[in-house]
This record gives sequence, structure tokens and C-alpha cells, in this order.
Amino acid sequence: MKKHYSGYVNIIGRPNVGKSTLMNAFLGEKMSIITHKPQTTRHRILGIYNTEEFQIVFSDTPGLITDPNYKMQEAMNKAAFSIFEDADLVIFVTEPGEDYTGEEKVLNKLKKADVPKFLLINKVDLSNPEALLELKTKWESILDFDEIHFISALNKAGTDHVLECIKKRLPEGPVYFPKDQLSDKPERFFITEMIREKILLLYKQEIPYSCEVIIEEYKEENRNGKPFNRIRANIIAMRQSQKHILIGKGGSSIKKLGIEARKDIEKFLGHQIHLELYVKIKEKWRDDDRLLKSFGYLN
Ligand SMILES: Nc1nc2c(ncn2[C@@H]2O[C@H](COP(=O)(O)OP(=O)(O)OP(=O)(O)O)[C@@H](O)[C@H]2O)c(=O)[nH]1
Ligand SMILES: [Mg+2]
Repeated sequence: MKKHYSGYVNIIGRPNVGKSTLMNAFLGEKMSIITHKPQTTRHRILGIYNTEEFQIVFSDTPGLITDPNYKMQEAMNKAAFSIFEDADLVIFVTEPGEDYTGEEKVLNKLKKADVPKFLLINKVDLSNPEALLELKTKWESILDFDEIHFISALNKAGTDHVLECIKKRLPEGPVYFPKDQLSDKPERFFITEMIREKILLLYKQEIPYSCEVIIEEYKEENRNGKPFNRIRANIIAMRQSQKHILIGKGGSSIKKLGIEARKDIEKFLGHQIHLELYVKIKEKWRDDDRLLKSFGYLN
């Protein structure tokens, strides 16, 4: 019988270094949402790479936050650190110009981890060869990585090569998930993520960080013989003033949000939907254990 290789490859790093872009590049699918804003990813998301011979279970994680300010950020850090528990290989992503102070905790964990460790220096398109070599030397003095690679996840430069290097290090192992499964998260999770991505892109300052998206109603119907979904989602904000901004003058902002999100969701589902968005206020949701639990941040 042909041998089968598998393992958990966990991606970790500071916010905004390109972890989600990297996982999507490995998978060739948009699994994780990506924006220019830090702290885009809030949950650990599995993205599963399947071939006949390999199953690589990638984990995209929230960026490590040095000083969490509220319980949701603590939960995000916990999700990021959980990767050390089941990793067969750890990928630490960094970018040129990143300051590594405050990273002692993760560096110590990495030092102790008894699995192959890759350092990926991302966004090389924004740097120059001299600076990159200097950066590599600096990292070599900090930690003994098994492999160091320069990549541009955005341009998929170097990512195929890294994928091959990962494959070479994977142990023989079982099929953890059915071979047609792409993630551990359900369809509805991706729908709320798509709405959240548009909130991050369309609103400024603290608004996206004060919001959570939950699906209130999800109806699968038929229209003219084709699937058609009716989706009602609530955007949870913390204050009345944020609600006003989210809705905008005469409802203009939330309308734009709805249109943009609907386009992505329809592409994802492969058919038309009707999307209704409402804004609700829950003042301290980011510190409320019960709500964080219901939003999937705490067990
Ligand atoms: N120039 C350049 N930009 C990149 C590259 N990779 C990612 N980016 C950009 O960096 C930003 C952050 O990318 P993400 O993939 O969301 O980063 P992340 O590490 O997942 O961020 P968090 O989820 O917030 O922790 C986005 O604007 C990406 O387009 C790259 O190779 N080159
Ligand atoms: Mg991310």
C-alpha cells in the first residue's frame, strides 16, 4: 500500500505579518479573511491541504498580542498559544522591520518545542537583499530554527517551495479528516467572517474591534429551482455612538456593508442570498464570559 503522510502545521506570529495570507497561499483557497488591519483573525482556523499522499492540517491563528486589554484578546492569545499542544511542525512568521521585543514568551515556547521549526520572513517584496540577510543573521542568533525561508505570501513567491519542505518533514500518519474536508469550521462561521472582513475594511478606528457578527437566522430555500438562502445577521457593537456610525446617514453605511458582504457570500456559496443586517448593543461583550462563550471564544 502507498504510504500516507500527515500532520498539524501551525502558523504563529505577530498581528498583520501575513499568517492568513500564507495559509490561503498554501491551500490555494481563501480560507481566512485578510485585511491591512492588525488583529484581523480572532479564532484558530484549520485549513486542510489534501492530496492522495498527504494531509496537512494548517492552523491559522490570531496574531500574538503583547499586552491583552480585554478578555477577548486574552482568548485570542490563548488560541494562538494552543498551537504548541498539537503541532508536528511550527511556522513562525515575521516581516522586515518587525520589532521582536515582547516576544520572549513565544520564543521560549518555540525553543522548548520538540518539533521542526521554520522561520518564514514574509513580505520580502517590501525589502532589499542586504536588509534581508541582516535580518536572517539576527534571527539565527536568537533561535535555532530548522529552516529559514524568505517569501512573499501575497505574491505566492517561495510558498510552493516551503510547502515541499514541509512535506519532507511530515511523519507517516493517518487521515485525520475526510479528504474532501477543507476546514474544521462550519459554513456559517465563514459567512460571519466575510461580514467581519467588510467591517474591518469599511469602518475606521475602534469600530471593527468593538464588533462581533452573529447569525440570527439562516433559512435554506429554493427560488426558481435554485438554492437560495435568507440570512439575518446581527452586528454586536458596544455603544450607541458606534451603532450610529455602523448604520450611517439614512442607513447608507450598513447598506454598503450589506452589498459588499453579500457579493462575497454569494461567491462562497455559489448561489444567491438575501442578507439582512441589524446592529445590537451589548456594552461589555468583550469582557463578558457568557457572551464570549456563545461567540466561540471560550470553551
Ligand atoms: N507587501 C506584502 N504584503 C503582504 C504580504 N503578505 C501579506 N501582506 C499584507 O499584509 C496584511 C496583513 O495580512 P494578513 O494575512 O491578514 O496578516 P495576519 O498575520 O493574518 O494578521 P492578523 O490576523 O491580524 O494577525 C494584508 O494587507 C496583506 O495583504 C506580502 O508578501 N507582501
Ligand atoms: Mg490573520
